[in-house]
Amino acid sequence: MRALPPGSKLVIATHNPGKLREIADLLAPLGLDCVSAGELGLPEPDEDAPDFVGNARIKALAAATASGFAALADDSGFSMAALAGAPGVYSARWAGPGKDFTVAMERVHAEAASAWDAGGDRRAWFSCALCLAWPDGETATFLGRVEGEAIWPPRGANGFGYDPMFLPIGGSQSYGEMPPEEKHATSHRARAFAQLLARGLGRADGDDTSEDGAEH
Ligand code: ITT
Repeated sequence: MRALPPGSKLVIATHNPGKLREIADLLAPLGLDCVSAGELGLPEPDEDAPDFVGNARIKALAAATASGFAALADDSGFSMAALAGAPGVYSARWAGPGKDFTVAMERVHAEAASAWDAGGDRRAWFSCALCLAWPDGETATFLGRVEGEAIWPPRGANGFGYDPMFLPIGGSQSYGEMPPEEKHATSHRARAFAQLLARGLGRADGDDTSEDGAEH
């Protein structure tokens, strides 16, 4: 993967303030010169790919091409086993035009009603695809996933999106209750980031050391 040494300009290709906060925290140690797609006034492209990797590539390439700088995009979502993986890539859309995640969580609860009964299948997971793109069209993508269970009612006001209804395996606090630094150490986003960092983001030599991820 091409090097992106300290001081390099990197566009964080998201318009979601919750994600932006988490990505900025995860990138902070690298000393990059980060600017968000919102600050640059970049438009939001149509996310019409069928999977997280495809949508992350669409967003990263759109931002890199429009800005002329390397860009990092995140496509992510919440999935429930009882809903065959939904809302998945439609996680943002389930919140409606008002981007109200109380509405989205209530819809998950209503559609998975049988899972909330004793013995129902409450397995849930978060997925995150990160795509780093350069203005000439080169991309590298990385996937992270964290398993847990969906809880009802939602708990906690930390994080964003579906965090209050997700309890990671082995944990006692939902992502909405957990201190941000704990989520950032273990989440789907943190796992995708670990692969990205292992592939040399922020290092001068860009040495490839991980077998995960994909480059095009
Ligand atoms: P951008 O495309 O501008 O990045 P978005 O919110 O539209 O913003 P996505 O299409 O990737 O992004 O939607 C993913 C949704 O999944 C997001 O809006 C959240 O509600 C949810 N989600 C993703 N990661 C999450 C996390 O760590 N905690 C809670 N919810 C999360």
